Amino acid sequence: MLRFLTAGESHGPALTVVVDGLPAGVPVDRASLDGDLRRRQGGYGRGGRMKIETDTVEVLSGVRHGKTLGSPVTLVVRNRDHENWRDVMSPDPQPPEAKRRRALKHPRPGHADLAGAMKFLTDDLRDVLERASARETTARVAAGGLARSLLQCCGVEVRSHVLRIGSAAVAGEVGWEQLAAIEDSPVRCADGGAAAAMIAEIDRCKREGDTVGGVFEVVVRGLPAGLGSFSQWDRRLDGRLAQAMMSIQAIKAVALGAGFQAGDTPGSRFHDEILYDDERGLHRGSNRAGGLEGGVSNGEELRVQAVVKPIPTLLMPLRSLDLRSKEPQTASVERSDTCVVPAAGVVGEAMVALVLADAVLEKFGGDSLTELLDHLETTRERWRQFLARRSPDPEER
Ligand code: EPS
Repeated sequence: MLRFLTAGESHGPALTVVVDGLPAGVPVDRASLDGDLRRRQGGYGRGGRMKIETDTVEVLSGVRHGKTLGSPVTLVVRNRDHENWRDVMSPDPQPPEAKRRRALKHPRPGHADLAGAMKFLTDDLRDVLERASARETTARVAAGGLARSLLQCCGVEVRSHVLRIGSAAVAGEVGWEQLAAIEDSPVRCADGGAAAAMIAEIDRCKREGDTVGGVFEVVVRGLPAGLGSFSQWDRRLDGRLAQAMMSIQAIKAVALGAGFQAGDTPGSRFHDEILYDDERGLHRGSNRAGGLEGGVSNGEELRVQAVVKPIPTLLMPLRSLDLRSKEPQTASVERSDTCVVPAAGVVGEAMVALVLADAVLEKFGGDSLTELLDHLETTRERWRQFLARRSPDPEER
């Protein structure tokens, strides 16, 4: 239903995204899109590049007077740093010095460098890392802002927070309300004590020329039940969310709800009991499933966690080789970040929003937002009736 393609290199002129499949009438607030881009640029542990860039969105198509038209939306974010890379990144033939000036020959363990060099048969790693760079996530966050707007119209809110950076971690579950002021924390962590320990961990790694990873969680409120399907493997919402999260640069593991504990907890203490009382209606005793059962949303809060690896560009580099001579060399050192976990959470929000907007459109559909909301409201009314009905089981009568 909802498709998007990004294009652009890290030090090229711009990042671009084309988003296709949004209904007409979805509000587009550029200040809010820019706000998401700013959140992605922030977070304690970012490097010098973020002092150069001030990401803002230009809208080239698909939006008129603050609302989508139902046609493809094109968003562009310019790379300010491109000014310093004009010859290196020029699409036109250049004298050899331009290529040599920023050539990378010593692949970084953990980066796309070596795999990309073998894939594209190039010994200039610049050809690989320019697109493999997480700078590409700028375009995803811009697209995610459109998806977020559609979801907001449906009463669905998406937030994220950091659970761990290195050995510093939050103990226990973080509630929805605790996430309201998350941007006030430099590491986007809801627990002040853990946040201080995370900052100390980043400082230590920076001093040592090292990098550090961690875990973030995306939390979604107000999601209708019944999104996704167990009828086919590729329609399962859990699978679609996992793929979207794993596709974010530097993500090495994804869990839904308490998924990381599912392997060592007995069923009697893992599954979420189904309860009913007159005051709360149907509800669950816990939410370890993270809002998904059978690959379908069950109406509970959606919770997705992702593990971010430490950035592979190390100031104290690991052993590698020169791709041309095959002589041992330490890996190339580029300007980079010490920790991107807080920023990765913002990218996670965007990817989750895009997957959920697609699933909402799949179930409720319509060419305009009005039709979509009509269908959603009709279905919500049916659920209200279904859940309120207290008729005796016909088998037992
Ligand atoms: C990145 C390296 C750094 C990061 C960059 C991703 O860029 P540079 O090499 O220009 O210093 O800052 O991230 C971004 C530019 C961004 O917007 O997130 C890498 O190697 O992936």
